[in-house]
Amino acid sequence: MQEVTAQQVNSYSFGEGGADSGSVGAATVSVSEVLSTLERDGCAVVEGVLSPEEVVATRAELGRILEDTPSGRNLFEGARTKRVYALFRKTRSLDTAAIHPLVTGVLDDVLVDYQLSGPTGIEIGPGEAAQVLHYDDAIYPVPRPHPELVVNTMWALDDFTEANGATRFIRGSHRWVDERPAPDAVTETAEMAAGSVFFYLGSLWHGGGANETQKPRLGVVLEYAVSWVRQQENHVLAVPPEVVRELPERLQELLGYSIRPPFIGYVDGRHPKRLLGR
Ligand SMILES: O=C(O)CCC(=O)C(=O)O
Repeated sequence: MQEVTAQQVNSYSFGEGGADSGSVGAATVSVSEVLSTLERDGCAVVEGVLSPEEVVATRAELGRILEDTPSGRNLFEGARTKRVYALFRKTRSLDTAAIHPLVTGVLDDVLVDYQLSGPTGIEIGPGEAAQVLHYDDAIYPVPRPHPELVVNTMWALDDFTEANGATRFIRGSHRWVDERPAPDAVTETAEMAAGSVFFYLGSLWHGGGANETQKPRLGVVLEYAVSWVRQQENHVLAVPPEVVRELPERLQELLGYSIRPPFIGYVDGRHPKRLLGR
């Protein structure tokens, strides 16, 4: 991973270096810059989080997995989109990303106590239509407005462009209560270079874009949720204990081997880490 201090943060008039952009170009990124952009816009891009070498290695690894991955089963998953679930069983290439200090710094503030929820590789294929706009914490029956339940990070492994299906979103929609996007809603696009990360709140309306190019668009969503809701994917079943045993301790915790105080998540009355021999 590159140094956190060597990054840029964008928000969405940023490309032009607009006055409201917070920090554009070669500005140094801090957790608090990302937090204030997230609070204002519901999302933020940080460029250069992965080095070019890490992008190449992770793409190659996911490429191998995608060879055996079927296309989506419904409109939401996308008939021309492949999704890699059970990510932390299938690859070690995202272990460091999942516990990157910039990410955990943001999560510590927004979610406080959290876990990985639905980490997924997403390859939007040529000809895919735009995904329906949605917000990720809609899966939890908690009326809006509410404290943030979910934070998503989309890691670009290709350059994300409007043409190839970069995530589209409605800036500021994290503040909506009953409002819904009109069928012709104007969206903005998280265009970013490979190696960048798009942070977005679980309350932000967004969706995958249409891919009008001849090449797939590969990204990985590392999604986190507060630790008192059920994880979207059941990692304790998806990632075998013998795999989890070899992972960094923080990642083990994020996969579910942790206790939300005072005692949510115990196994037979004891801390789940004991199952890993800790
Ligand atoms: O692939 C993307 O850009 C976003 C996908 C998404 O929002 C989802 O599948 O929930």
